[in-house]
Amino acid sequence: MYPHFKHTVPALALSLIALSTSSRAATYNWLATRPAGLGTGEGLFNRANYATPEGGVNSAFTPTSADVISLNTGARAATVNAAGTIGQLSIGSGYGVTNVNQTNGNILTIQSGGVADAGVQIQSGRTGNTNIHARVNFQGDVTIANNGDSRVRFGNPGDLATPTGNGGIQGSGTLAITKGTVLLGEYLAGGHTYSGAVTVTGSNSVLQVAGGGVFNTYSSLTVVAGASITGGGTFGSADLSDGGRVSPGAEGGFGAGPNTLTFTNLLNLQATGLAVLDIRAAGTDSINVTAGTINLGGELRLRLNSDYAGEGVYQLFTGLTPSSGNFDTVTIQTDANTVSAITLEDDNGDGQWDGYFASRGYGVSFDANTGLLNLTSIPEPHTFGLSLIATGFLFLRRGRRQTSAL
Ligand SMILES: [Ca+2]
Ligand SMILES: [Ca+2]
Repeated sequence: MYPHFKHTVPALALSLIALSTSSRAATYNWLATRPAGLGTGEGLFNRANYATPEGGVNSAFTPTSADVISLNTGARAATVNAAGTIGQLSIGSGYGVTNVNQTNGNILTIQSGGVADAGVQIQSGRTGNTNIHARVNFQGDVTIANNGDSRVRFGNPGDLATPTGNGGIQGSGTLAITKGTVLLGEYLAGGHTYSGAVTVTGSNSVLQVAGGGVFNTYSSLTVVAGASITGGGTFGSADLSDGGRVSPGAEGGFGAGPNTLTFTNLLNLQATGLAVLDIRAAGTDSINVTAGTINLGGELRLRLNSDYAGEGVYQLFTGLTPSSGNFDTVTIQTDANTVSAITLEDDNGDGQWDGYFASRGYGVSFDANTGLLNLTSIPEPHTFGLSLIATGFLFLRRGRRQTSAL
């Protein structure tokens, strides 16, 4: 309507607008010691708890998406005792508390747009776990960057009988996990209901859903650039490429499971994706797709744990259909290192992969059509002829054992 207007706005006025916007943004630094007269008020939205108080003792305040709440000092637990919106929750190594607590179901909203960095930032050097017990509402394009050396969990777990845990994540927009381990808690009264698009990216980025936990309300879950999804819970769909991996439990020795990851919609393993399953004395990791389809592709990496000494038939995948396709590569290695990794062979492309894992003395057979792994102890086949006999023996055993071993 006034095309000339933009040319006539004085530059000074524009800079004043910019100045007023930036001067509004603030970092509120949690005080190590409770201020005199504050009583027991430890509220995240109580102004007097911060080093930059702008009002009276114990008065609630209303930060915006332009503001950072920084917990990096002291051993006073912060409690979300009122609903409110901030731009970033920053937790540093100087904060001697594990939990950000919640009262009366108050929700902490983290909204993008006003702070350049991550919406949730665990600072480098933090070694203790961080538990966000308050329910968190993500709005806009939010990033979680865990630069610490331990995981950050959302949701205070209940138990199977009484799923009354508080917290969890909700909201919409996009959610990017760019660093470290993010754990979603289990048996929550409100569940995790986040509905936006989720991306896990970066070689040390892990999204873990605890056993009994469910996270399947998002619009998409993309795992790329060496990042992984793990745990023992339930996801919706997942799309893995560019080294993105699915890894039930975790990988390696103690703490590696066995665990089952369930997908209620779709698991799409692209040609550059990776599935890592541990085979342990206590059982094997497995992947279960309950609805939709599972598309096989990329590498299936089997890790035969040093504690494994048996043999048998194991259901690694359930939910496969005739259209699920095949992996591009199937390898087996020990849990300790990759030196002895071998690649199984499927020269005729029928989804039946076979090989001999000499360093552990196992005949290995994996069927991508059924999801069954067959491990047969074959200590020392010295000659090719004996190897052929062993392979035949393996198939005989497989056919005989399938029913009883499952
Ligand atoms: Ca595992
Ligand atoms: Ca084959």
